[in-house]
Formats: sequence, C-alpha cells, structure tokens
Amino acid sequence: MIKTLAVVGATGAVGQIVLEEIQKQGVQYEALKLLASSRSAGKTVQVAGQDITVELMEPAAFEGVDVVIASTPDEVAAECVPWAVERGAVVVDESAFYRMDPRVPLVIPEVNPQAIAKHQGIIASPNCSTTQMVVALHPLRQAAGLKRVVVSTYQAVSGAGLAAQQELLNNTQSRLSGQTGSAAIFQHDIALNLIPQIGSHKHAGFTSEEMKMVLETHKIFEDDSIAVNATCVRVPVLIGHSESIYCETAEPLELEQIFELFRSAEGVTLIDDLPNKSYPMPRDCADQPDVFVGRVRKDLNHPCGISFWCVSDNLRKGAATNAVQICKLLSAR
Ligand code: 2RA
Repeated sequence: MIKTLAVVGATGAVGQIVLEEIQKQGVQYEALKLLASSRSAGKTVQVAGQDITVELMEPAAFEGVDVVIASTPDEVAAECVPWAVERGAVVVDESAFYRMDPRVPLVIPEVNPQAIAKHQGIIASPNCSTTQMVVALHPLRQAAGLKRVVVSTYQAVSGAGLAAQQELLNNTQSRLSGQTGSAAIFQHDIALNLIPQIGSHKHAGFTSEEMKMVLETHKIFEDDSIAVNATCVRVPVLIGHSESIYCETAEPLELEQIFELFRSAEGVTLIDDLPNKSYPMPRDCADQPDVFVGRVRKDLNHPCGISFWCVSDNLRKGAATNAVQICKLLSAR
C-alpha cells in the first residue's frame, strides 16, 4: 500500500488515463495528490467518485509523497522530478529525459521487471513505439534469441498530444472543403497524408524517434548487439500506433511455434486470420491495454526471419498503462 501517491500532469491526455488506470489496476494508496502547472492548478478532477483539487507543482508539493507518476514534457521532468526525489519519493517518469541515464532503470513490467530493483529514485517508462515492439519481440527473443529488427512505424497523432488530435480533425475538414490545412504541430499538413519524420534529426540521417527505438531496445534487453533499424512515420490516425516489424532470431522457429509464443505471451493478444480479414487495426485496439499482433509470416528466404504487424494504444500500453504497472510493481515490493 502506498501512503501518498502523486500524479503529475494529471490534467493532460496521458495524466487523465493514468488516473483511470490507477483505479482499473487496483493500485492501493491512502492519499492521492494531483499536481500540474499553474495553467491547471485549482481545477477539480473526479477520481473514483471524489472531487480532488489540482495543486500547483512546486518543490513543497512533494513533501510527504512516497510515489509519483509523472506525465510531463521532457523539460518539465528535468526540473520537477529532482524536487520529488530530493524529498524521498520514487518517481515513475514517462518523459524521455531520464531514459538513457545509466542510474535509471527503463522498465516494461512484462519484459524486465527485475530492473526496478536498481532504481535510485527514478524509474523511466519507455517511448510508446519502443514499448509495443519490445513486448512483442520479448517471447521470440526468449525462445530463440534476437539478432536483427527492421521496423517501420505508423504512429497516431495523439503521440504529439491533445492539440495534435485537433489539428488532424481541423485539417481533414479543411481538406474536404477544398481548403489547405495548417501545419502548427506537425512539419506538414497531416490530413490525408503521411509524414516520414517524427522528432528531429538525431544521428546519421535517423530522427530522434527512430534512435529512441534503437537505444531503448538495447537498454531494456541489456543487449547492444541487436541490430535495430527504424523508420518512423506519422499517419492520420487519432489513437493507436501500428508497426510493421521484421526480425531475425538467432535460431529458427516454426510458424506454429511463433503463433504459440505470441498466444501465451503476457500482455500480447494475437489476432491473425487473413482469409477472414482479421488482424489488429488501430481503431479496434484503442482503449485496450494489450499489444496486438497479427499478419505473422516466416521470411520466404531466411530461416530465422519473421514478419508481423503490431498495434497498441500509444496512450495506454505506450504510456499510462505501463507507468501504472511499474507503480504496482513498486508497491508490491
Ligand atoms: C510520438 N512517440 O508518437 C511519440 C510520443 N512519445 O510522437
């Protein structure tokens, strides 16, 4: 049982789902504090039938707090997470700011729950596009090792926040009425379009989002030898990131073994029936906690090559659900 649990960024898109997941996953706490910036402080939020007033996120607000779940932009996390840690709290942070810090475990409870034992006050939750890919690859890697991954993502606009969802809706309406949409949040008009850029240029022609998929995968699996190659694309979908994943295991697996591994993997749901047009699609996977896998095939030319399609709600398993699962792990210790 956690004595005082604080949710930072409680009024944001992910923060609201964090509050829902805390109840759904049955996280036990004595007191719940909601913290946010001055824009949202003073608002009232209903949690489990109770009205809670959002308090201003400032250093003193973390006095007496035991566990924090923080869903904020990187620059806010850089400032406020140390306020909580200095006052003795353990922070589950969803931003990218601390993910690659060697003192900070990067945790997906289905994959590397043991890593939380090494925390020094901060535990990071991975990027949404990494999380769903790693959850899906984990059973294959456990059974047959993992040498190489080539992934192309089809990422929903909600990964860029609530205003980005509105931009897609407004721009689609503009396009349908023959006008040009604006590009305030995205690099180009996203309506009826695809944008092969998420984040900024980071390394050797790869974007920051693509490099997150490489580096975070290495850190979670504790194996820098896995060759990961990512292309990240923004698509005009509201919720649910999709990924076309090709991987090569170290040992060959039979197709039926691969199906069985996906069927029995924790946090994975297999939907694979091509003749009956059954496979995961983002609209069906929204509001679901799992990582969905389908279109599973063996490479026609390589005995260890496997292709599959992977979809997950980026705001849930990609963010809030994973963070609350980490919080549950912490409170069980
Ligand atoms: C996105 N992965 O989809 C990012 C959010 N962390 O924009």
